[in-house]
Amino acid sequence: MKILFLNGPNLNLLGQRQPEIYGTTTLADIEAAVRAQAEGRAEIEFRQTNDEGKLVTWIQDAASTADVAVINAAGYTHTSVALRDAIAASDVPVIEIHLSNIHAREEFRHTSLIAPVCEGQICGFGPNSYVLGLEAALSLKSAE
Ligand code: CA2
Repeated sequence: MKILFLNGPNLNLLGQRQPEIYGTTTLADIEAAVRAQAEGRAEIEFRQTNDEGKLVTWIQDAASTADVAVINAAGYTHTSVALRDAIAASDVPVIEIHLSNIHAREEFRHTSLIAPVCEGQICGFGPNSYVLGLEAALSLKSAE
C-alpha cells in the first residue's frame, strides 16, 4: 500500500514564516510524524512544489505510483481548475487536507475547487490534519 502526500506552494516555508498563522512545525517535522504513524502500515512518498503544473503532472502520474493521494494544494485549492481537472480524471482516490480551517478564514478560502472531486476534506487540525489524512487514506483501502 503506497500513499502519496503532495504539498503545494509556500508550504516549504512552514515553521519559518508567519508562525502566528501556521505554527512552528516545519514540513519536515510533519513528514516525520506521518512516516512514524505509517510505520509497518504503508509506504509514504512526500513531495512539495511551488509549481502548479508539477502538481498536475504528479496527480496524472499517481495512478502508476500510488494507491491513494493526500493533497494540501495550499493556495491552488482556491484557484486551480487545472488541478481539479487532473484529480477528476485520475483513477487514484484523492483526499484534500489543510492545516487551517479554511471555512473559518477569509471568504476567498471558503471555496475549494478541488473538494467536489476529492473523496473528502480534512481541515483545521494543524499538522495533525496530515496524520488524519493518512488514517483516512488507510481506511479507504481497508474498506475496499
Ligand atoms: O491551511 C492550509 O493548509 C492551507 O492550505 C495553507 C495555504 C492557504 O493558502 C490555504 O488557504 C490553506 C497557505 C500555505 C502557505 O504556508 C505558509 C507557511 C508559512 C509562511 C507562509 C506561508
